[in-house]
Amino acid sequence: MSDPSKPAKKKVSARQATAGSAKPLAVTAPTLAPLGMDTDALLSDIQRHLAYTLGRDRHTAATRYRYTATVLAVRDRMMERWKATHAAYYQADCRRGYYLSLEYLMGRTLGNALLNVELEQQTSEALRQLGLTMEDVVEEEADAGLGNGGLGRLAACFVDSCATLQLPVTGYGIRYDYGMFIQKIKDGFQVEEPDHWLAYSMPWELERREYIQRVKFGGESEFYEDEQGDVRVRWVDTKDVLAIPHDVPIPGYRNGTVNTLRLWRATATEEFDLAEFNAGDYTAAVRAKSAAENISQVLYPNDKSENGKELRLRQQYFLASASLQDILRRWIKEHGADFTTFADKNVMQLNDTHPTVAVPELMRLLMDDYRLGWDDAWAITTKCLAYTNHTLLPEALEKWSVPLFKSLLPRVLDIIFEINARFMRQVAYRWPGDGARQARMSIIEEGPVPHVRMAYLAIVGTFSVNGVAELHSRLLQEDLFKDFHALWPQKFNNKTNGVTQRRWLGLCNPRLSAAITETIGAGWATDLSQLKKLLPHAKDAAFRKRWREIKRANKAELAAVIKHDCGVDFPLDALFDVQVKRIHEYKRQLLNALHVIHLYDRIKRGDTKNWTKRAVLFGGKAAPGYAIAKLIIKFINNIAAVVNTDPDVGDLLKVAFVPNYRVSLMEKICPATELSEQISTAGKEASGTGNMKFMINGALTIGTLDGANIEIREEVGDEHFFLFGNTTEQIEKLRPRYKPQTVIDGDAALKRVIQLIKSGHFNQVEPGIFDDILGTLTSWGDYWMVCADFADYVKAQERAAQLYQDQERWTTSSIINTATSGKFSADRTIEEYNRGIWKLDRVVALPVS
Ligand code: 26Q
Repeated sequence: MSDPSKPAKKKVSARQATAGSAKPLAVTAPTLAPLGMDTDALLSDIQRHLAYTLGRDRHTAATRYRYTATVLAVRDRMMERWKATHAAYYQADCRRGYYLSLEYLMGRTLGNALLNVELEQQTSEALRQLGLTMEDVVEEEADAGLGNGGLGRLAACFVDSCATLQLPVTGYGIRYDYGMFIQKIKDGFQVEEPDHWLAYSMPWELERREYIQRVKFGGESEFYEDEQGDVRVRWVDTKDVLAIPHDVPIPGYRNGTVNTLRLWRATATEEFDLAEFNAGDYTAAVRAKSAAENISQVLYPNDKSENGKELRLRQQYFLASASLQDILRRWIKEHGADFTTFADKNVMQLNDTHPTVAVPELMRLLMDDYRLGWDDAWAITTKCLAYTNHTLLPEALEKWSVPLFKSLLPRVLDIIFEINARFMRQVAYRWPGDGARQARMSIIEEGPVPHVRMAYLAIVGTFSVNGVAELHSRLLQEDLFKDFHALWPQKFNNKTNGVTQRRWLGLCNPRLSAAITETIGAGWATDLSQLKKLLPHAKDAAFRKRWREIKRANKAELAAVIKHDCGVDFPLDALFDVQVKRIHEYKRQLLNALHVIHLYDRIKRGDTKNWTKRAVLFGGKAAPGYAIAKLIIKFINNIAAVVNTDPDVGDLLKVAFVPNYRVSLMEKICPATELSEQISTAGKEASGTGNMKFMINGALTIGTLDGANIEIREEVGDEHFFLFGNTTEQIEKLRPRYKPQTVIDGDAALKRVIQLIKSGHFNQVEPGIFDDILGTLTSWGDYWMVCADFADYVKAQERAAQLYQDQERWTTSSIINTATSGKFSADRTIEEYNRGIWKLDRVVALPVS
């Protein structure tokens, strides 16, 4: 099959395609001259876009339009590289990877794009000539908040690393009209507002209607005999939805590669419009049309699975089906409908169970649409798919009711049942007569309403199951998935998370990056382990002084933001103590809040000898339906109101809750943070990634032995980490006999804290509102063991406070934290995914110009 729009394909061996062999692939020359990368060329393009593409003149050109014109000028400069990258992949006929994720928390794109395609200086100068600063323009861009938290941001860091490592990986996701809600704080309470991030256009994306896919819903399975006399199944009487791809360029770091993030938008099919409208029922037609378009309307704002919402299942299937059809379309275009080598050439990583319906969907497409038999289809499916788990909380494991599945995806459910029937035979063979184990391991959970267990479907249908930190992966094997581990030990592996240092050091902390580059060179941008070359400089007093000055300048910038957003003054000589993340009981913002009350109580009692000033910052969104999490926000805000206005406290302690925590805010917070709060109940935080961003930027961590904290402490060394709390094993041993009230009674400081809350000190005009907080801590058993860890936490905080008084030693520890953070680069993580799971060759596209 030849496509005139593509250059003739040349077979290239994996060796040639691998960059190490240094022979870049020749790509058909672009027909147009490459665009100039100098300031003048850029400036004239920005002006051209402003005048012609956007039709503005000097009087109507608000900063917003100058931002858009700037993006268009920059995007133009990525276009040839983008096409060349895809031409190179096509010519190399390389094995390809796909990342399937319901979430991509991209944040802003402009700064990152400029950094990666090396246009920062020129753009800054061009904007100056237009009378603007880079900051003015960057601040015009809305965050692309298409994710809840860690899992979504991880996907964003991963696509950045894949492009930087020149791996042929495409990200697939959903282009939600509304991203993560905007959080306002009113009277201390969280109020959610819609995030219409597309309101002012999205100049980075390219709609590609030529690759529209059709996704089926509803209807029923029908058996029929085909022309060859074979009995086959088809899915009929469906209500279809169209998936329209919107491609976002993902530039690698200064390497000529531009990969693709393909986000699907849902629209109604045309014939569905016509049929319904012609039938005369106008309102029904409009309803049906908007039901179809609903699918990509809004991101679910829950970071733990919310069971049973039909629209969520529609979203999951929409993503899985559109993406797999797109992958098969590309395959057929390049190889014809012969699937013998499909599994050698394609691998798809499932970001948690959210896209796991891809397992039966790939089976369905191969069998129903391409006539493969069960065994061949199963061999391909289980060779192509791999699954990453992101949670240890059993209540967060996704389940879908069988009746709901049946009404929405009847044909897909048939296939799940068949997968399970065959799997149950395997279990029975391995453990004969062990009915309890069969029931335990079944993909279908029996009960009054049977449910599909998505994690089990994911384990059965993939060749690799990984956790996201060493402890998490071990606990998956020993605990949550132990039966499956016993059956298939070789499937299980660990891939410790990482973050991209381009955004999380280079872009967000220009002062520190410049100092690091001056000291050890620029190699850290693509090899974070080079930061260890900073270690000897920790002993250099002049370097330490510079390090401190940088931190202080970053603190001043953050303090201005806190003043603006919260009206609170953070003193620059205070220890900046930060906990920003989703609000969740297991993350224990309450423990931090209790410590703040303890400090306040000490001040009130005059116990301030050797005091270290502290500025405590909280931030994070609560799921709109998570009542206790929302109450914790109110609690923190009320504590802040009391502490910040008490004349006895003054500068000794300040507390703020910054509204609307998001990617672009973390870019201002992490460079200024000195103490990073990573205080989850041991065994509950799968990994954490904020912890890594703080470490890279020189914060010291106060943390439990949980998730990646363990590996952070291993890297930095015990003496540069404030460890506290029960371990996972201790927690589980303690749980059966745990009585929080006994702990409170035995700890005078905690007792006073609880008494202050009980007395209504933080809710003088709002009687009783914190009763449920007291309830969780005391009468309801304190499931998250806040009281159990309080005393040890206070001691660790005291160690931090004392170390801070010795600024030379603190700075030394800070430098050592940055210097030993190399492991936490997403580049290392992606190299491990690639070596252990994906096995892709690096493909180098010829640089344009
Ligand atoms: C599922 C079904 C229905 C509705 C919502 C959801 C849903 C959405 C988002 C469930 C979970 C999430 C997000 C989970 C998440 O962010 N987990 C975090 O992943 C990080 C990256 O691996 C880890 O570092 C964190 O420890 C983990 O909490």
